[in-house]
Amino acid sequence: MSDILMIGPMHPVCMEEIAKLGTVHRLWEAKDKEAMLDEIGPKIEIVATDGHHGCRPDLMKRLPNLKLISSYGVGYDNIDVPAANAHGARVSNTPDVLNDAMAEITVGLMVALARRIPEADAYTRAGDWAGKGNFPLTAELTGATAGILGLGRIGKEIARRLVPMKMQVVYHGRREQKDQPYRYFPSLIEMAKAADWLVVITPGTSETTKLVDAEVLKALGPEGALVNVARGAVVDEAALVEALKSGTLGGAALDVFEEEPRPHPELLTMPRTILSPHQGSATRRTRQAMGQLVVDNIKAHLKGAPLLTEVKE
Ligand code: 8YV
Repeated sequence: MSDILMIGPMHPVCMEEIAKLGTVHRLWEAKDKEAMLDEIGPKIEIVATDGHHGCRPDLMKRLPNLKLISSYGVGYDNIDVPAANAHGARVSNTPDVLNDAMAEITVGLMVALARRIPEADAYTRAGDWAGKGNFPLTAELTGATAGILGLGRIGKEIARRLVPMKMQVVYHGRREQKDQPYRYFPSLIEMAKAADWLVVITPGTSETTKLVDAEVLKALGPEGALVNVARGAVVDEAALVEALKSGTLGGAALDVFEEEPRPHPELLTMPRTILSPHQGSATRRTRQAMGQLVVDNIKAHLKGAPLLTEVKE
């Protein structure tokens, strides 16, 4: 039986399935994590983790016989893949199975922000409809331009949903994708100037850290809105707070934050924002599929077969 280190709790079905594949050690339950790692570290062959906990080089050092890091999430910003490979371990993630859920929440956040759905709900419940009259007029997505930052697998699913909503879709990324029907902007600032919405769905890497800064937000403008469903680190959150406060930016819908689970305190009380607790992929259907992929990658490793979804850098 292989020894598997689970860093944090996972989907229940996934935990049950993994338990059938080896001896599972639950790091998050250990009273003394260091003592646990001293004891079991040398025999660990597999780490099961998620995008939040990752597997950092200091943990890898405690696991000299590590061969696989199977992660529950598409983003692997908390796993140093070159360090893992140099250590002799392969890394797998869960791409594609979450594209639909991610695209769906993106559209939902955009409609909620434009039509002010949470505020309208509070207005109705508070009896303000009868007391104060009709809710103020809102904006709509129809006819607006969405600039997608990162036209990858999820970005394309978002674009596919925004076009039938009668939006113009444009994109920015490291390179133009000639097979895509959307206009490419080589410059993020120029795209932000042209767009009403900036939809951030680019991976969190050292190159994308604070890519959306004060200048980009200013280019988006007082009628513009930011949507971030990627990683909090891609947006300069302090600059975002300033832009919203000063009105240089119209609004923001955020599923991810610089510090999770504690968003910038000023965001919590700000109007023209929709805040969501990093739940883009958190539907029963998608999380089940992600869990299955974690399990299937472990099974492939144990059989000596190629991983289903290996991260290659
Ligand atoms: C998860 C994610 O929330 O896939 C990702 O990259 O951000 C999410 O699906 C994450 O893996 C933590 O469970």
